[in-house]
Amino acid sequence: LTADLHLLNPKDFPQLKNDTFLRAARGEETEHVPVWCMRQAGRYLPEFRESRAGKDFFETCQSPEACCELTLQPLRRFPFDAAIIFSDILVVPQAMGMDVQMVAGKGPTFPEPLKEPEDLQRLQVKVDTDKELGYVFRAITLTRHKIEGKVPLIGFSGAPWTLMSYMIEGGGSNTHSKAKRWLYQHPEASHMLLKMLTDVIVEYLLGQVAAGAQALQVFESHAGILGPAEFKEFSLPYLRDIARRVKDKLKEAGQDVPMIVFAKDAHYALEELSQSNYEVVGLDWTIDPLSARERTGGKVSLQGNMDPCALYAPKERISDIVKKMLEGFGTRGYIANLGHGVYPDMEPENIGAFVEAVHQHSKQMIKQI
Ligand code: 1CP
Repeated sequence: LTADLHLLNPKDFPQLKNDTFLRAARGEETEHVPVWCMRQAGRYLPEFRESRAGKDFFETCQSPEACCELTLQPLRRFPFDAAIIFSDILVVPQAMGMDVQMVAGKGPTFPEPLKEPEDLQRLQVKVDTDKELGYVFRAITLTRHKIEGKVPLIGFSGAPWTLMSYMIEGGGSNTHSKAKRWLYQHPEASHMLLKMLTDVIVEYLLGQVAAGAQALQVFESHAGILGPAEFKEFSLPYLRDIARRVKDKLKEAGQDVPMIVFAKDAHYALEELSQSNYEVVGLDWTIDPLSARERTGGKVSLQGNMDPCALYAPKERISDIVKKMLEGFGTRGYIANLGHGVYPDMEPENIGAFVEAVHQHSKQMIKQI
């Protein structure tokens, strides 16, 4: 790569050939409904498993070349309308000074999670994102060059509450009761931590756009563990603050990228989410398309929401499920996706059938309008 330093320069990117995803995000007309999958770069692909074999997960995240290759792999197989940069949401707690390891068979693990409010003193308050997360920015820039304008590249971050819950739980959890204990016992320290995370996330997302990200998704994967009241207090204000601050800063620079909020299992907050400065609201599979449209009042584009497990069905059935989903959402202001990520044991062929069904059915529906 040293011979190709211009590939790390976020300028003179190849021209975008397929802007369907960006137009749908803004509610504009398209010839077909765009589609991508959360975790489209993942262990369900044999080439992904081969690239990742024997390598440490976060070392892979720190290699721009590896991230670029893993991001491009699914695009070689399927005509997705967007790519998402290969990385992980837990690089943000790492940048704030926490140790995070990916333990095989267990998932992400923090050897020293936050236990009490005093532990916040261990965290870096002012994070130099160029220094600590520059490897993500370089991965984005390299990928923008190597993707050759095929489709837009999405950058992302975890949302404050989801990151807070990992930092306190020390890894995945069913109840998230250690993190939720903070909300009830230490509300002030909780807000302090959420605010610290918000500040880093804003800088991190802006850095991704400067590096070449053409859209941003914020993952509030642990929204469902909160109820409506706790969501309103500990998640929503920070989600809104992130989008407002990122957009204000981009505007100053004469830039603008669509932003997607994916608050998993937060259907109770759909009205609020549709009024949160995001162009797109991502949906999990527990809400039906029609009521999602009604509750978001046509103000935002929607993304989702096929049950990932529908990918276990035979291809004809996948096609029928996709058709119903498209009829529910309509073809305007809609980005097809799963309601969560692809699982490692899924058939690559069925992901292909999903993408094809979205394109075929939506083209026909749009022709008939
Ligand atoms: O070795 C491996 O490949 C491990 C599997 C894996 C992968 C492929 C992990 C571990 N992270 C990733 C990549 C990843 N993570 C992407 C890449 C781009 C793509 O989607 O193709 C993205 C967007 C993420 C984001 C992420 N990481 C989220 C938010 C999305 C979601 O799933 O809700 C979350 C919660 C994580 C944490 C995480 N990272 C990995 C695992 C197994 C987990 C979940 C752990 C748990 O809570 O139990």
